[in-house]
Amino acid sequence: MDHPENISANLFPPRAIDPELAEAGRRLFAQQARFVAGASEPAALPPDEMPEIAFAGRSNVGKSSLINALTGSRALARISNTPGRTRQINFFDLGGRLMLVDLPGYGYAEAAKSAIKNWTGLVQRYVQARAALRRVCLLLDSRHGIKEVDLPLMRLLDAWGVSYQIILTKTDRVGAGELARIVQKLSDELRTYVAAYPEVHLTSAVDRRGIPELREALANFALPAPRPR
Ligand SMILES: Nc1nc2c(ncn2[C@@H]2O[C@H](COP(=O)(O)OP(=O)(O)OP(=O)(O)O)[C@@H](O)[C@H]2O)c(=O)[nH]1
Ligand SMILES: [Mg+2]
Repeated sequence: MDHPENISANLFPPRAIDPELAEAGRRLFAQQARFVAGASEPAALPPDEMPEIAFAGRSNVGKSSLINALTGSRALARISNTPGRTRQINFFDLGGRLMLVDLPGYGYAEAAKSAIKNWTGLVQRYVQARAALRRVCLLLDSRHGIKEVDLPLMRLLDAWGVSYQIILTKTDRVGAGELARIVQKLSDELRTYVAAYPEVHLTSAVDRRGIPELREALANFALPAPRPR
């Protein structure tokens, strides 16, 4: 489907891009992101000093790749072919204005029971108690949409009233027709999840589809830029 130039087809439903917000997003993410901490237990979480956006989703869905694409860095968040690679909660500071949080993936079939218990405890504790958490970006593979393994987290976020945003990843792997069908179905399903934000972002870390739109959306949560002196 063709859209006028300022309407983004990387959002569903498609929406006009605000040039000012888009520029704010571009500037925010043009800053060098800095690794702050990796926490593998609740006691190791860094102090919550600025607004946070967490990236959650099944192992291998593309969380670390998306953080790298957003921040324009190749290796800030580690990327892996081995599912279950990111095992701790990693914090990345964007110019003291916004913290990006890479959560360990879930649903890795071969994970040990103790690792699953550890993940559940750590992530539950994080989403329930983190005052700075503004939004969870819940990543879903665009070929699959919502899977059984995503439901516990969605229910947890709904129960705790933590608002979350669906981000479809790897859209470069799906044809346009199939993608449109999946997105429509997903959008209908989302109505039953109370804390899910209705807009769906379509992204690819490979061809960078949807990255400017996501930067724009996330810039809304950032602390204001310091005034130039
Ligand atoms: N084609 C395609 N591949 C992608 C994309 N994003 C990530 N990948 C690939 O998917 C695999 C997993 O990516 P990661 O970013 O490590 O996934 P993750 O969600 O951080 O995984 P865990 O840390 O294990 O939870 C890697 O082989 C990536 O290269 C994308 O947009 N398109
Ligand atoms: Mg990862």
